[in-house]
Amino acid sequence: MNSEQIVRLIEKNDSIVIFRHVKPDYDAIGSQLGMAEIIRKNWPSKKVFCAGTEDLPADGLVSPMDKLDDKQISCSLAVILDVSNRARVDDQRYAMAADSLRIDHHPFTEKSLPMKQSTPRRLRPAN
Ligand SMILES: [Mn+2]
Repeated sequence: MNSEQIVRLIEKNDSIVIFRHVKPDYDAIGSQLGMAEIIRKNWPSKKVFCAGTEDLPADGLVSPMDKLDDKQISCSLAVILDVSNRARVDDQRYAMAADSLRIDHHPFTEKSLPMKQSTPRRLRPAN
């Protein structure tokens, strides 16, 4: 998936929920909040939410994530960041989303992952 395909998916969906991995570190949180801001600035009419539990770093620098009901997720694009396998997505309801894409810098670990995938080419495993 290239950047134009990512933009097309964002443009196609009025609601976007951004997910990241459990026990988030700052590359997960930074990419999540940064992506939310990029979408809000470029598509101000879209609803943008950040999903995840309250298991945030104890330094208090990060505000709580958005509260989301199943209905909202099911009519949204799930943007999944910094996660290489399904089990580590913080909030498994990502699977309910109408559409999904994943942007990650980790090696791709699950071929059956039902997400469109965007991994920098240099990190893709050789087939
Ligand atoms: Mn991370």
